[in-house]
Amino acid sequence: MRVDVVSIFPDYLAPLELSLVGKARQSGLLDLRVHDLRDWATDRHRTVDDTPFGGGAGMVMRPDVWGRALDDVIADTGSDADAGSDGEQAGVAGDVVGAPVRLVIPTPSGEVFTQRTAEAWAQDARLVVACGRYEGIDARVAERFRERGVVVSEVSIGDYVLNGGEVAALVVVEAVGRLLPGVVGNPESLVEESHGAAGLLEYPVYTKPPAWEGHEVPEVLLSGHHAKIARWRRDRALERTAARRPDLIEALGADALDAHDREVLRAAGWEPPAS
Ligand code: JF5
Repeated sequence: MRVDVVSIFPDYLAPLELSLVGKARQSGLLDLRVHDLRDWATDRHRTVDDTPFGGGAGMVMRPDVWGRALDDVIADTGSDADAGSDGEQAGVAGDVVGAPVRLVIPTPSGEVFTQRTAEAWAQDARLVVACGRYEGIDARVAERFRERGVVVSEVSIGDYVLNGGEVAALVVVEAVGRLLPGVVGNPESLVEESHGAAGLLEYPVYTKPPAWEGHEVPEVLLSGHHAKIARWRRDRALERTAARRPDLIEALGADALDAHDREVLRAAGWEPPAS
């Protein structure tokens, strides 16, 4: 997969060199390129923003600067000529010549980015992430690229406001990058993630020592009784989800809970909402 990130603070994307995403890059599965939006400004001060039509606080990012930047980045089909000298294995990231592009615009006004979104986007050949600052990017940018056949995804990583899209871009690239085939050291952990108690929070986990500062690991986990362990883990996952994310219980399919599950939820004080 090829990922381009465009930002006025390209240095904020440096963490992508590290850790899991860094591994994906080094192994050549992820061809990641970071661009400075100001390279497409035309005035002496490299201006990228201006005052909002209709009035109001703050500044809006100019569509002309973004238009030139995204036209160039999207048109670059990425022969490794300008990929930088960071040891990419040519070709492993996939051939992106003529590949469809998804333009990702992080914004608190977007649709919510979830694990389902990450799974879908991990199948894409190319993502271009446009990091806005100030009050956001002129709305005509999304409009113009959509009209030219680019799939534009305006996404929120949660209900809070950041100073710019850079941190959201880090979140998106890490969430998608770790799902690329061959990236995670232990593929079992990804299988368990998607097949384990679907739609519930994870159960609590423990390791050695079995007793620590007067806190003991639950006996059943030391028993070797696999069926009992599975039941215990599901019960704890149900309790945790009911307490912390009751919305996830509501969202479970009609046949996701059996009579035992319902009894665990009832004992945890969860009640079905009055419809
Ligand atoms: C941004 C205008 C973009 O604040 C965010 C954000 C919050 N959840 N998801 C993304 O993005 C930065 C701020 C203001 C456009």
